[in-house]
Amino acid sequence: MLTDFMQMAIDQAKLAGVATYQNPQVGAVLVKDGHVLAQGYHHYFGGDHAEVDVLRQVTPEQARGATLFVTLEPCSHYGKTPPCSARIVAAGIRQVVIGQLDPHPIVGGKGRQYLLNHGVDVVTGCLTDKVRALNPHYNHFYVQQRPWITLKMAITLDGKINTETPTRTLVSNHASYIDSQCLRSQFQAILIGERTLTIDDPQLTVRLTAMVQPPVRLVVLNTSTVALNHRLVQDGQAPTWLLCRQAAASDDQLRNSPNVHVLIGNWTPAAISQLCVEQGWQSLLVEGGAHLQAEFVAAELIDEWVSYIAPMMIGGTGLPAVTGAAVMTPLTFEQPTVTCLGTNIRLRAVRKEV
Ligand code: AOF
Ligand code: ZN
Repeated sequence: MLTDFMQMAIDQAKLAGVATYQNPQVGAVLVKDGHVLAQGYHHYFGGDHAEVDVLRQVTPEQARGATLFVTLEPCSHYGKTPPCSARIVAAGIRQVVIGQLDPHPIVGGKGRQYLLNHGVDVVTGCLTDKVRALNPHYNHFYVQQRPWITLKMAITLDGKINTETPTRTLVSNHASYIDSQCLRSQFQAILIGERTLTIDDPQLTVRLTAMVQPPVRLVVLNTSTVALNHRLVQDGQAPTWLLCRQAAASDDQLRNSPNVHVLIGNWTPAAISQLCVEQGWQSLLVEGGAHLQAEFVAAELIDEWVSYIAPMMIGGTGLPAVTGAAVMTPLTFEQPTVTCLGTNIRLRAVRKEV
């Protein structure tokens, strides 16, 4: 069955985890006379593509006349590696079964066309929903031309993130911490606001796994002065972009710190999203605080919601998770998943398509 082999290719693709970074996770399976000759995948950013990974496991004789199952349309360009479609034709592959076409404009149907022009039998679309789910951020970025935006918060049962005191209150448990580290690792940019920076002094790093390309850290500030003594401008652990509303004397000093960028502008959610497009950051995790979350809700720039809910209550004067700007018509979410993390609950849902 075509779907069985495509499922194997999907399973292969997943083996790479986040190592493919801005490239998609891609898997491939080579089949001849109903037998699997080789399975492979794109291991890491800049490495061989999945098609090349399978073809190098077989002899030229084995490859000739075989069928290649690949989750993503084979590429047609010279990037960090040569085009896979030409390699497939040169290997004498008879048929290619493609899970989904590549939404990246550099390929966008050209790989499939190249194969057809060279007499390869091409089947397009196989387990497409499952294949697309391998790379939700990548697909969203190139189809919608903006990053996938997730709002994340750790809240109490009554929707608070802190007591009145201007110090950090630990709301969620260790299991939530580990889960949120894993969530972070799947994003290319993380965003916080000024109050979160000053109250929490967060590092915004992924500490549970070593990452070759850690998410960039973005902070929206009034001026860069408040950032001076904070960990994310001092630790050099990942690039830090200070998105300031006004210029200040501290800007030049901070620009001299390794890995720190200072940009002055009117940093609305739309402007931040556009910065992500320009920098090629396909996904943005908004970690707070309350005003920043509200701005993204009001701008309707939100694709997913993740709450870690702790069995605590703070009451009326506690800080709410979202406050400030609002929409007239509520935004709705679908496909909820509820996960118990010890005494905490993770609620995750995606924005309902309008
Ligand atoms: C991958 N792995 O298995 C396939 C990809 O810079 P390059 O040369 O690695 O090219 C990256 C692009 O190639 C990527 O954005 C996607 O459009 C296409 N196909 N990429 O990284 C693969 N098949
Ligand atoms: Zn390729």
